[in-house]
Amino acid sequence: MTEENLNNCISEIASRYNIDGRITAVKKIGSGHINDTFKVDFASGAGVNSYVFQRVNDFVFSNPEIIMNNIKKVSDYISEKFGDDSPEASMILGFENTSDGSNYVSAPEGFWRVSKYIDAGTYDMITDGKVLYNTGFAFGRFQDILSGFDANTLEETIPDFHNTKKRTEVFFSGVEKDELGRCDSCRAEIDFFEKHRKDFSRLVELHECGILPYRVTHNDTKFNNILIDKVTGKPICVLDLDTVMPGLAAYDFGDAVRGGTNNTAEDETDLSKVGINFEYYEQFTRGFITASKNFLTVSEKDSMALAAVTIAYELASRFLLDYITGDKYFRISHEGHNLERARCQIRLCENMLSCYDKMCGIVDKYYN
Ligand code: GN1
Ligand code: MG
Repeated sequence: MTEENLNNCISEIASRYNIDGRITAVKKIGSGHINDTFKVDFASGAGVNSYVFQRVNDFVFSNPEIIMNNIKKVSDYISEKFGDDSPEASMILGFENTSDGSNYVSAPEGFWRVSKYIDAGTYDMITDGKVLYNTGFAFGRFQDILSGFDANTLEETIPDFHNTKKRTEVFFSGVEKDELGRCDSCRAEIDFFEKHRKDFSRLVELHECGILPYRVTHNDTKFNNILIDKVTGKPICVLDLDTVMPGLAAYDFGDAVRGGTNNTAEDETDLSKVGINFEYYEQFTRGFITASKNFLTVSEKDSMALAAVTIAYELASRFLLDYITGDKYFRISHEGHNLERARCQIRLCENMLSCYDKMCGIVDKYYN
């Protein structure tokens, strides 16, 4: 989209809201792979007010209304239980209402939502132990405050999102079709999935046989989905609630561990750098388990480290499948980016398999 088109589009969406002033700047922000996020400044006699405008990716979310309904249900529950002005209520980023009282706009320009801009940090990687602990605590606390909410009243915004068993089947059917002829360029990676084809269905099976319950989970706990106070290092609120839906408690732990306690970036090409950093892992785990152990069963606790390995495997398969099928899902910055991401997650998965017992031991230490 050209700059002029983008500005016109943002003006059109802004006209649905009662926001004072005229637009003076539009800046793309955030590092998510799915939605498009902009900081928009409005100048009026009272000064400059900034908002975040976000366009939801309707290729990924075919029915974004479901997302907004889930978010509303969850926020209403928290407000009723803890109060509108409680610290619990402020943990979730709220959306502005349009002049018609809706928390989103669905228009020819796409599906948009708007929130107040908060001047805080978002970090793809966190290296400060205290902040890692706080981040773990925030994701654990998010589940804790929702532990009394009936997860079955939420709809799945992406069905079978963390159903690794189904995702493995979808992966192999994409490989079989190989519509773009890309499989020859990633045989070694495909072999990895062949080798482990049956190994990562355990969490799904433990849920199916009633051992692991569904809870309200975030399902996308990358560290950049938490706003952090730049001065105190304390989390301000949890962002990106698009995948808040029924899930296993361990998915949130696992996804955060794979994304945030790796020594390096998610798309690192120097694979010798990839691996769990146990200093980060221990701080994050201490925070997450401290905040969630009130409601976590022993079986859930025992599934935490397995979820980290499983989500790395699952995401590796998603990145590789997206590469094989033409990079339609995850935004890429260059040709082959999804293949690089897949390689990095494969290496991380192998690394976690090699230190699995140590990972479990650290979870035990803070649960007991
Ligand atoms: C996507 O939206 P974003 O960039 O925070 C993806 C996650 C992946 C992540 C990998 C809805 O998250 O599942 O773990 O990329 N979100 C969706 O970086 O598919
Ligand atoms: Mg997301």
